[in-house]
Amino acid sequence: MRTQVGIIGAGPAGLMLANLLHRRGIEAVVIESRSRKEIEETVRAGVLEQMTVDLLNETGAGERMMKTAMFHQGIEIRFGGKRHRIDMHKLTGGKYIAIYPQHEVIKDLIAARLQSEGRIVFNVSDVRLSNIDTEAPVITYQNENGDTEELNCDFIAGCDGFHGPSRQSIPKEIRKEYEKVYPYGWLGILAEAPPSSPELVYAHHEDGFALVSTRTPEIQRLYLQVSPADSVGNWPDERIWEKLHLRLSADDGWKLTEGPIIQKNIVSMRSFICDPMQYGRLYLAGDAAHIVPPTGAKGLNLAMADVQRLAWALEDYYETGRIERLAGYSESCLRRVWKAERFSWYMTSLLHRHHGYTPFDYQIQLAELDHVTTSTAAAQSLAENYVGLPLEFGEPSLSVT
Ligand code: RFL
Ligand code: PHB
Repeated sequence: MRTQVGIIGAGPAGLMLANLLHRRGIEAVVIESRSRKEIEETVRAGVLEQMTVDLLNETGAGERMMKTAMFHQGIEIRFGGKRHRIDMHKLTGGKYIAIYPQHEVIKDLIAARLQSEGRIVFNVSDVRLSNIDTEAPVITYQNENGDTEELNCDFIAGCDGFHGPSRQSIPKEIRKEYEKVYPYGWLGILAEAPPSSPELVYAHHEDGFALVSTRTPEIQRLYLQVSPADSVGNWPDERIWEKLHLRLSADDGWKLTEGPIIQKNIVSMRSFICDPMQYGRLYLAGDAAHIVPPTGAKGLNLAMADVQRLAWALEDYYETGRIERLAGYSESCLRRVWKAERFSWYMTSLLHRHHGYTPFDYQIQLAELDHVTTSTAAAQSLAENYVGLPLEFGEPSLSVT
């Protein structure tokens, strides 16, 4: 089989890239190791930046989102029993975030892709990349019947997440990897209960971090800081509610709404960056190239930003033969990625309880929480990062005006 761009992975990055390329008249084939059902049911992210909302609308995949997403103009930061609202809309000149589950984004992108008669090959295995440093790279894989197939392409987009094979295809001596593993995990639950709060609540408590998010008017998404080595078996429902009540307690009578817990899982937290994000004719996008801890709600949004830039560069190549935008892909992505890494690290350090902290460190953390919730300048900085920094396509601006 032959195509212009071979895309490995049907996550948000791979599917959005396929849709963006289709709209630019560029042919692509997506290969995915899991089944359609599995990827449409995996619960992950919930917060979309306005840039991601705009992109879904631009590709014609935004209709269901516009009907059912919840659009929020602020978030709450809670500590010491007090509630503080960060008015992101006001602080950023009118920006908002949307709460719309990642698996719904996946369903919408798959539907848009299939409607445009684009190919997605599910259930592949044994994926290998070869000839990536030539003009004729090849992806070899086994299809679901066990037959070996070859995909000959002009370019490969490695959108196969943190554990996929694409990143490993960049020679070790060229790849520089930066990593930070945090001593925290998140226990995430879905509960059949109406929202406890009209906006997301990020709570710092001596006992640990807690987060109130939502999915639909009937389902809440809640998280608790736990040890990364902990297991779901140690968390019966009563213990989860007890900790959520404790960590989210507020001195104004705020109430957490409870309901049956329908799903529980624990994720560990890391920051990771691969530099460069490209080698030869291979371009990495999304979690294949970088991971952020979920506290800043940035992972899916960064994946969307990468593929927007990649589609822009590929369009220029196919229209004009110029390679400058492709050549600058990694450098221009990484500039924004590092800022999102910084923000995610900042939110993680600000909000979690770190048992290795000295009493001095802890007081500094409380002072930072106090500062960010009382200084307009500090709150504005948090807000502009949370809603998403601008995507710069031309020459980056060098000064603050
Ligand atoms: P994905 O989603 O991991 O998709 C990669 C796809 O590649 C497939 N694959 C392969 N396919 C073919 N051959 C192979 N050998 C393959 N190996 C793997 C996989 O099956 C998969 O389908 O990466 P992508 O597209 O880069 O998207 C990244 C996002 O999924 C991720 O960053 C977010 O979920 C992170 N995240 C959040 N991001 C946000 O922007 N906002 C949020 O509110 C937010 N909350 C979260 C999150 C991640 C979380 N967890 C579970 C880590 C909350 C949590 C709890
Ligand atoms: C979610 O709703 O899953 C969610 C919200 C905010 C975050 C991370 C995850 O920072």
